[in-house]
Amino acid sequence: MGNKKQVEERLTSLRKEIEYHNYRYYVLDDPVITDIEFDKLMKELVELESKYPELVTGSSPTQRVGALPDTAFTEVIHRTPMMSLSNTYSIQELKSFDARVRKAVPGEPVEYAAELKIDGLAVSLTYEDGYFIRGATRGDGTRGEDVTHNLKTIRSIPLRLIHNGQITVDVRGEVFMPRREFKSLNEERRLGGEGLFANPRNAAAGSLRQIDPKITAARQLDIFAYGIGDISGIMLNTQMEVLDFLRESGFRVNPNVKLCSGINEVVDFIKDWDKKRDNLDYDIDGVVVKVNSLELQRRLGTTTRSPRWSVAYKFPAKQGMTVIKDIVIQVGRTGTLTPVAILEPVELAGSVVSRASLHNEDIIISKDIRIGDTVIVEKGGDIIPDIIKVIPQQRTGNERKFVMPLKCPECGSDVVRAEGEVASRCTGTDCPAQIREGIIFFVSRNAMNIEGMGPRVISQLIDSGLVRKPCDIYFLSFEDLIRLDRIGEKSANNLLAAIEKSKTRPLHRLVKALGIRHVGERTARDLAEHFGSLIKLSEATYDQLINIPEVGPKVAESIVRFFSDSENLECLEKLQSAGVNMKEGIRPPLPEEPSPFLGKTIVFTGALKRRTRKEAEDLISRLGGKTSGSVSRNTDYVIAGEDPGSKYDKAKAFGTRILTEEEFEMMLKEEKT
Ligand code: 1X8
Repeated sequence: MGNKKQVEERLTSLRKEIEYHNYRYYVLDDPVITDIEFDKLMKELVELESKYPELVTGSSPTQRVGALPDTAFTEVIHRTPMMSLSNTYSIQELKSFDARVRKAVPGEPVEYAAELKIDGLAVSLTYEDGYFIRGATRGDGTRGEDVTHNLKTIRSIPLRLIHNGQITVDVRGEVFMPRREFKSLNEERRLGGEGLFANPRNAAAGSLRQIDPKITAARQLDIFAYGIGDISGIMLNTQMEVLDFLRESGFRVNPNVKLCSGINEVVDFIKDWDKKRDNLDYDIDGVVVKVNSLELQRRLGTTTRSPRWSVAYKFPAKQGMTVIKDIVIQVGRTGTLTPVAILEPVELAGSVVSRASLHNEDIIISKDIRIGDTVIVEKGGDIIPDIIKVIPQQRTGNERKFVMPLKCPECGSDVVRAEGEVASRCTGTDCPAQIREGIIFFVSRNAMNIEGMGPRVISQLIDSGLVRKPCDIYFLSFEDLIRLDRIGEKSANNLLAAIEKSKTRPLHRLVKALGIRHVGERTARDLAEHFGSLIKLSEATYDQLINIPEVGPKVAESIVRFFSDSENLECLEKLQSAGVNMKEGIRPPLPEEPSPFLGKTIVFTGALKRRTRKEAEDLISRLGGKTSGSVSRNTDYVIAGEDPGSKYDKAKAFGTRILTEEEFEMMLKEEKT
């Protein structure tokens, strides 16, 4: 290609094409070409630009991870100040805001846009004639820092506005680090002995402050655009139109927005998201409420610091600071010793937290957690809170290091830690803690589901010597039970009925209930299906087991070990003589018409709206399909619910067919189930 004009044309079209595919991939999550094809385009651009360096432009996709410009981190004065929002912490305060607004614009119907409040860093992105020329942090609202070099690495920031070629505008948005990325970054830092980030927001802030944009690029930051500073060249009337404009210009806009006709609808939105927020792949710390009409916004105006037309409703904090009073040991069903931090009680997200699992010895060492330390605790999606990190500045010198005990605190047996494992284990065979936890597991809802047999009753049964193994449950008499404290005739009868009912559970429930190490729900199903009876399973050899597709060496070995234990075999005999179902129940008849799921392997990811994961899996099973926990080349379909996880990305990489929940439901309907 010799002609300069031709070269320029090719460069322009290549850049356009590459940015379009960036947009499909990073903003829409819906690429239309493969990574290989994309790389080919990028390679062509890089080569052409290196031949014609004078034709390289600042907005070329090759410049996303570029050199550090002279302007990096210099002061930027925002053309329109970046206001902060006033915060509210209760519905009552929110209603006062609504009352103030309506009083200020009497007679006007007031609609609100309710949006999620992203817990990240506010930035302003300046576009001139459609080109991204500068990006800055919020700073004090008037002056921020120039971080253009780092913002350009965020692929969901368009270097050039789509469809809106000539516009000059300041786009406001929140830069954040997805939770998944935060977890893997912290894990990497932990392994590398580097300090941990307390939360995704701090990690995002740390990443934007990097001098080397290559480091920022590796951090996978993302952005949600939610507003504009000033704009010239287009007329907009409402906040909802602002969001549409941003979306059409090529920005990622959070889809979880609601136009509310009054404050009560805003309250519904808040309540809904307070419940659902743990399922998102990014942190939110509240809901932003804005008067929808830009005309009314102008009439309401601003105070010196914040707009009168908007307010942030903040969810109760999930993180807090507290002190570790002690570290105790909990012995689990399989003998694992779990260190647990006893905390100075602290209120998080509306409940008082006084314990946190420390998981294992390695985590305590790598986070350098000591008794007496001041720490940051967080209540995440799970009920059990997590210690995020220590604040070493708060140390007095009186903190004590934790040592894993050499003897089990429950039974005095030796504690061992196997080579290559993180868990320390009690070697006792008669450890009361293991027995108790094993029985709690056996009767639990997803195992044999014996209603009314809670931890208190189980402790009583063990203490009185009536139960030592799960099978003993099936030999309890009315007289045995009513002799226990706080168990009357009625509860004794109810318990006996529940025990009786549990005898008819399907085989896979029993296999799971036995609590064989490494045999979870899915493996239990595979084993039950493969062997059809517990006796056959108990007689299986290592070689037979390893030949089952889903069973690996660790699982096979664990099963063989379980069934070579004479006490376990005795227990099986007892279960059998008690009449507990040990056979795969009558197989549901296969559907008459060929089911679209017959013989197919299906993987679920993300939250389903219409059914629980378990119900969906049972359904697939009834339709002759199989479900699996991870995506492989053998996966036929991945069904993606809300906020799908890494399985989704993997499916994309493999080119596996991905179905939305709606498509999945359609296939089921066609199936007439
Ligand atoms: C801050 C934030 C806003 C929005 C979302 N997340 C934030 N952190 C939004 O409007 N959707 S607005 C805002 C501000 O004005 N300070």
